[in-house]
Amino acid sequence: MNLLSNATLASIKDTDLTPKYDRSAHKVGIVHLGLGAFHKAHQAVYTDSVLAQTGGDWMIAGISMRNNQTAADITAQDGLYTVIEKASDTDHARVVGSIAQALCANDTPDQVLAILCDPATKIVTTTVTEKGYGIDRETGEIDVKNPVVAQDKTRQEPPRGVLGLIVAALQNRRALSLAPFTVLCCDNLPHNGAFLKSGVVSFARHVDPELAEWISDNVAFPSTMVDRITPAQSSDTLASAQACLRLIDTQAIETEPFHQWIIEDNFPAGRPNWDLAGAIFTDDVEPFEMMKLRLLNGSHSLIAYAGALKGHKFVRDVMNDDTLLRLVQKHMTSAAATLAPIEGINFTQYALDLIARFKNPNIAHETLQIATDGSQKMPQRIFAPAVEALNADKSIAPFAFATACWLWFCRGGDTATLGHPLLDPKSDELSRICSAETPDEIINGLFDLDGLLPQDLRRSDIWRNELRDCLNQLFAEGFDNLCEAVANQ
Ligand code: CS2
Repeated sequence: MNLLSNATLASIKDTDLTPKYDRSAHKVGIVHLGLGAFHKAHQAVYTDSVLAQTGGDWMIAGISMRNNQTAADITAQDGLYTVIEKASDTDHARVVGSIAQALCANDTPDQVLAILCDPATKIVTTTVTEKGYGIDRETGEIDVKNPVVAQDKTRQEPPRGVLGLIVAALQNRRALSLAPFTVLCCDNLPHNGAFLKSGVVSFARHVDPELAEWISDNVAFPSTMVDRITPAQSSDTLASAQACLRLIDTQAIETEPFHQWIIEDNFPAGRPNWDLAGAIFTDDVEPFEMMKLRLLNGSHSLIAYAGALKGHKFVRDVMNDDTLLRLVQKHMTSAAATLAPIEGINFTQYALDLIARFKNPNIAHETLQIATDGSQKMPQRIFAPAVEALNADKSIAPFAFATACWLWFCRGGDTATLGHPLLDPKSDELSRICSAETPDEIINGLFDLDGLLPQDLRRSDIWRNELRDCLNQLFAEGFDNLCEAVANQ
């Protein structure tokens, strides 16, 4: 069987499946850093739809930061890949054509820099995960402990990390009197535009303070909320794509039908009309971002830790566990109570829709996939709403419970033998803290962990007591009993 590529595209007889525009007629206008499944299921799909409707020079150069296999494999397919949307009753496939080329930043940083410096590049989008930026979350400054940032900061070799590449490209563009590109952070971080801006400006300050000031005054970093549940590719994904195309597609991905993109409309260098594909441009992304981080992602983290502790492989399995379902519902109610209202959005309905999405029987989203990098996710998903609930005298119990689930997961469960490695940049500290012999030792360890827990929670006896109660019960009776007790409260 042949590989999906420009040469074999015409062999696909069902034209509903293939891109509805001449890919060679459009130039690259977007460089995307972080060429993973989420980008391929989200921004690349929106861009593909817009290219089909209105054309424009908005093709994407996809940059894999470290994995040269990804770049090579997608290059072998001329950037083409299948997206399989899996609803609870039907599948819908389509070949996406918006990725024009792919490179690996680690292997060919000079080529990546050249594309970033091309006058045709108007937007740089990023999905490198929370930890991938090398920005200190507390201070917004560069994290010099991050090896890529530390290396790029020496400027002895071409930059390979997000901050180094963006700063070097902006420096060149400024020197050549080229307009800067807009930088659009598409990771699940609060105030993601301001967050990335602060890291880029901080890096630039180490290069040239005047450049830092110029970036601060002239480069737009809009905020955005992105949403689409996208599990890691599996052998089933590849088999479905092959059955559908009658071609091999090593780059196929599967995702849910739902997608949402709320974007702050601040693109001085121009932008695709992503609204034609359903994106919403607005002046204020924050309320949407909070809703998604706390309701969807917060529940996801709870589902991941509680589900893994109970031996559930997929999110959908957790949703079929009556006790855990009730805990998730309780969590959503408390998280919704911390949100500012959004006109036109009913949080109860949003939560119901989330439950339906999580229940999708055709989405195989592994709890262990979501469970990674808890130290990077818990602050915005669980601790921030806990602070707001605490300060408003609302219930913090669900947030303490979710935190206890995370800590127990880091410990390895009731018998400390969950049997899989803890994937987290702070895994050593977390394993050490969570293997302590008493709840108070665990809590003290957590409270002492650099920059993780907000001051308001560290200072609060209510929070400490709530967390201690959960941990006491875990030590005494184990995870299942705690779940039953909390679900029945
Ligand atoms: C998940 C997200 O892995 C995780 O931490 O919570 O990737 C989630 O699936 C997406 O944000 C959905 O839009």
